[in-house]
Amino acid sequence: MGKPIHVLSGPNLNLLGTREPEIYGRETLADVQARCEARAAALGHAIVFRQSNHEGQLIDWVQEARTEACALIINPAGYGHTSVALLDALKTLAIPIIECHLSNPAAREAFRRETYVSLAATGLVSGFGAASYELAVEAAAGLIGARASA
Ligand code: CA2
Repeated sequence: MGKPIHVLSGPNLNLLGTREPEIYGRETLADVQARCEARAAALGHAIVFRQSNHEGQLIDWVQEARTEACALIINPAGYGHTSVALLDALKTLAIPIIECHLSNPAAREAFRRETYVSLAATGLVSGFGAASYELAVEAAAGLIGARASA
């Protein structure tokens, strides 16, 4: 097995499943992790799954992905809409970056319609609840496979 796919989740997602189920669903982040691990294993990949409420920690993990990951999936949560520093870190990666959201931010408040992360992302999956993460794993695996056979 090659390098793992790194999956990062940003602030407040540790509370997933405890509030606003009409927007974010009832599954917990542990449920989302289990979905990602199962889907990745079926596709022959390992997962490193992490969450932090701290911008600097997320940036450290993005930097780690430069050498330790074959692809990065990131749900930046609120930092997607605010963090130029996170964008700067993402722009240093040479691996595929999949931006992932549970909800569809483009259909919500105006301040959610743009994310800095999109400027560095290879692609975006949003609006499918916990399944967005699984779809992002599939997309990442597809991009890695395409690179390997190029
Ligand atoms: O839809 C997404 O995945 C978001 O990244 C979630 C962020 C929001 O700021 C983005 O605009 C879209 C919010 C994460 C809040 O985390 C939760 C905490 C408790 C219960 C549910 C979600």
